[in-house]
Amino acid sequence: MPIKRDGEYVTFGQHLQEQQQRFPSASGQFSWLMSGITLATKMIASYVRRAGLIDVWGDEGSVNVQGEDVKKLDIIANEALKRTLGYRGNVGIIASEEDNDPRVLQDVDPEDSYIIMFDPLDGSSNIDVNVSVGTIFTIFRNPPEVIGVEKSVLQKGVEQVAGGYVLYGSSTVLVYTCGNGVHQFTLDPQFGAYLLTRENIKMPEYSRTYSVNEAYLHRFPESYQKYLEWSKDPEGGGFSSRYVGSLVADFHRILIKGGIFLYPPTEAHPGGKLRLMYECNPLAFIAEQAGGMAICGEGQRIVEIQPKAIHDRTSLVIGSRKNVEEMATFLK
Ligand code: AHM
Ligand code: MG
Repeated sequence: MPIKRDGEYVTFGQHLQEQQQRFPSASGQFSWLMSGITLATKMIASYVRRAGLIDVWGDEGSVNVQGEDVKKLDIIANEALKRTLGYRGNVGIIASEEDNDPRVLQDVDPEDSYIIMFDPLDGSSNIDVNVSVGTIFTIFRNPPEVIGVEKSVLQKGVEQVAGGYVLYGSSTVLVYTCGNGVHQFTLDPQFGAYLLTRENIKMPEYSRTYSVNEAYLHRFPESYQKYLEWSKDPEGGGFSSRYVGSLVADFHRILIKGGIFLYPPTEAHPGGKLRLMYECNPLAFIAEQAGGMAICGEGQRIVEIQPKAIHDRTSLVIGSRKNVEEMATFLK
């Protein structure tokens, strides 16, 4: 049920305003930017909900910069986000997992503008089979001094101003953090508004559940194989397994119920498959804010990795604090 304050539901916009009152210097620009995300994700949700009724199933016919087949809904989601955010007037640079290069928007005050990066439709190969998909986003400040687009966007995750995602699941939920806790809103289709449904989410410290594409087991480094063998051994961890194949859905379950998600290096993706900037950084920000952890295969905090290129990939171990600490002992 939605959380009420003084007998009233709390919308996402109201919540942002409350947060802003804690920072008297805040100009309101950030809330205006976030309203671009809520608008775009409501549009995407409406397409996702009608998949099968309107022509949005299947491939669009092209291959993106990641070498993946582009789905029709990937394009719709990407365009919805670029259009709504492009008109916000305070977004200096937009970078999308689907596009080769970041887009610089002109006529934006560099003193008070943001960089936004997103994976418009994560897990889109699941769309044709009615399995949950999501949108992931991260926001940075746009450095006011002119240092070039490349340098401006290649910031470490610790510099994130906000990170979040929208999961188009049994209901549509938006989860975000600005570094002041993790909060969840559920889209009420009747009101057309995101209403606060979970505040200050804390991840359970430990859970015997892992989430990994185990079909690749024999292509994982030995440390991961040993960890997984121990995890499933009834005499060892005695874990159970859950894997959706949509990162947002797998992560959301861990945020609420605890456990660990792994995407190790494989032969196909020796540096890991998931994208540092669009996928791993925002989820790592949320995980840490909720009391969890996120590291790469080398044991480094995800948010401390210095990106070298906008489409960098990384291995990912994310989830409940004690699960990640336990897994890290296998990496050593
Ligand atoms: P996408 O952004 O192109 O959809 O790819 C990312 C997805 C993640 O959602 C998911 O965790 C992973 O790829 C699944 O990969 P695999 O099919 O190798 O298990
Ligand atoms: Mg993705």
